[in-house]
Amino acid sequence: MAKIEIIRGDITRLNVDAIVNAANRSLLGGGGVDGAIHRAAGPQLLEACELLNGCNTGDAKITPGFRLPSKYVIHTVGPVWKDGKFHEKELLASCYRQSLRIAYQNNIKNIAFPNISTGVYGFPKQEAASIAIETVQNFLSDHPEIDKVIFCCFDDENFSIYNRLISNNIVIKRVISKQEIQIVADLASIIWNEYYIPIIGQEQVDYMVRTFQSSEVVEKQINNEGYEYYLIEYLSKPSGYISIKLKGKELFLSKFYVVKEKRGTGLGTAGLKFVIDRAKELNAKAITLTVNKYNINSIKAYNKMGFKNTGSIVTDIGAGFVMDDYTMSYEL
Ligand code: AR6
Repeated sequence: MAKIEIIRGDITRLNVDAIVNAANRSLLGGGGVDGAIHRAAGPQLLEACELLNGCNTGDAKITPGFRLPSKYVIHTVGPVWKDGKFHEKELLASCYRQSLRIAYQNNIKNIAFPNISTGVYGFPKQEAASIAIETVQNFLSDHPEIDKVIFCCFDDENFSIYNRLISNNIVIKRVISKQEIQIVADLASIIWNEYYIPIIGQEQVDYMVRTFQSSEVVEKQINNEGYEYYLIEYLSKPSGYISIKLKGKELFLSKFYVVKEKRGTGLGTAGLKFVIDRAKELNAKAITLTVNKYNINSIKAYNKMGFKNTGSIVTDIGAGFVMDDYTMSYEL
């Protein structure tokens, strides 16, 4: 499961262990998300907050969630934006860090943040989002005990900023170690089941996974057959893979898959861009591939990316199975 999620909506509706409140130093309620949280939690929340003695900017304190679906509320106080010269950035980062620290201390597994300081307090949204994402990622890499952090965006602008920043968070890396090869094999099994069972049935999928994408086969392809494998990671999570092989002046795109749940996140486009760059580096004149004739969605996707149909081919893959494919090419 992805560690970071972006959703659009009202944070008071979320059924998570904890939601974070963008409060003020009195902790006695206010407008914006603070007002919404107090209204949804009921008057007991104010009573609990009255016992906390306020809170410094950049710090955080915890109460129960009372009538909220979430078990806890972590109240943090964001900085008021002046001009960036009053430690606003550090203080905002501190809000995210201290909130997560309290979450961790209270054994909270999933937590949702609003876009702290970007309302009444006037922090520039783009900058606030970068700080929020970076701080959360850093904390998560040291605290794997936290399962999930949700950025709950209320306004469209924040929602699209977060999506843009996170979709840039794609890493494509060469598969080298045995561990990475195993990750490819595991992904292959998931993805081929997702995509191919409706097309060719379970029996043939099992055969193909075993015969073409087991860790032993992938290892052999890399070490003895000139294939390059790449993992596509989204927010540090393996979400797809690519395999290519140079054949004369053509770069053969042997495998190019993204797990279903990650489709539409820009991984396909990023993957293709990567393949094109690699093809140019290798002085290839075209990228070629074969795609199952009945895999309509992939065919459409390749066409959209600029691949042209060049013919068809039926390949005997053993055990009485055949693959009925189109061939496609992308001129460089
Ligand atoms: N769910 C999620 N996000 C929300 C909701 C909601 N129900 N309502 C608003 N937002 P703000 P600040 C978003 O002004 O800038 C309060 O009066 C909103 O679109 O609530 O940190 C406090 O008492 C914006 O992106 O908080 C303080 O005095 C984000 O929440 C002061 O405002 C933060 O906007 C704090 O200002």
